[in-house]
Amino acid sequence: TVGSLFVRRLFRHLSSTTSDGGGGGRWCVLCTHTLRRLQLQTKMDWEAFYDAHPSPSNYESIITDVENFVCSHENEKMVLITSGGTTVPIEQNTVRFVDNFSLGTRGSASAEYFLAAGYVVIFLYRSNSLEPFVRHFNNSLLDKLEIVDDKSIQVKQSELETLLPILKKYKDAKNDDRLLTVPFTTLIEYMWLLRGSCMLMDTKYSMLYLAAAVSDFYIPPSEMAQHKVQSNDGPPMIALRLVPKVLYAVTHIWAPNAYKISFKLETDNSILEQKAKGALAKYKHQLVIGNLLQTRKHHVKLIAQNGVIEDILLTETDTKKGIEIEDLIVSNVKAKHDQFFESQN
Ligand code: PAZ
Repeated sequence: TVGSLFVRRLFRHLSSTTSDGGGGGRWCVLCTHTLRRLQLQTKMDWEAFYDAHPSPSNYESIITDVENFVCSHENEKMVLITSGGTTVPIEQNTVRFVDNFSLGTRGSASAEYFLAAGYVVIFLYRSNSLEPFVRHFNNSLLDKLEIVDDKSIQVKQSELETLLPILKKYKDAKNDDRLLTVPFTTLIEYMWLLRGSCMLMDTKYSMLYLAAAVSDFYIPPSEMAQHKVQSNDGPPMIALRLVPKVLYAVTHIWAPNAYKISFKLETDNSILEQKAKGALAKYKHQLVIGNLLQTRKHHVKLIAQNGVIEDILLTETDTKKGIEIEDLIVSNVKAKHDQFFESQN
């Protein structure tokens, strides 16, 4: 325990120092992370990305919270869920940014089912996107309450049946310290928090469930306008750069021992399987969950490293019964993680 705590602290230390060339980088020779990196021989494009984009100002304190949380749940099944979209600012003093469709439904619903399945959950989510438990009341909480008198309010009797079990599960998760929520907004914040969290979760107890819709394109801060882009300067010419694919680093360097699931969203059904298989061949992780934008709420495909493809379909009857597709996804991937876990003994 002390040894793994030491390695975690070292990982975290390195992740916060490598971008500025701080003295902590000298520890590299001792570190598994760095040894793995050196095996690759060349400087990879994600490293250039982290070198060029310093960590957010609150990174240290957030990642310390993650570290303390991970350490207090040693040897328990734990899942890192990423959820929601990332923003790509187009100005340094950001008025405008490029965003995407993701509301965080998949991630927030999955978090609830993982907690119910006995997992400890780190929920790395886009600020203001859906959160576990709270998602059931977004925009509708006030309608569920009534004023009793000038000094008190209460939940309407008609709402009690739905609200009580959700509130109870939420309180249990929080009181037992089984749910840590970590918000991000920009792509760069996401990239740093993903790396820091993955490094802290490099064990077979961990599952990485990467459901966030992460931008493939960004504008380096050095190439952004400092102030609000002015329309009277004419149409802006904005050159987007490719975001490096960090899944390779996740699978080979940051968390090779964890059970790793990536998600793949497409709009063209004819390329979904091929893209998922391509990712598995390239990154060598355990599972890709493929979905189409149009049907993602009732159909996903689980594509495994051994080539097996499973469809998970939510029927109309399921929907009427209040069953969510994330319930079916989580019980499926939990069984796969159990098998993986046993095979690592
Ligand atoms: O957040 P949401 O429930 O609206 O959507 C979920 C999703 C489609 C973003 C997720 O299932 C997914 O596929 N994420 C990966 C997207 C990608 O290909 O980068």
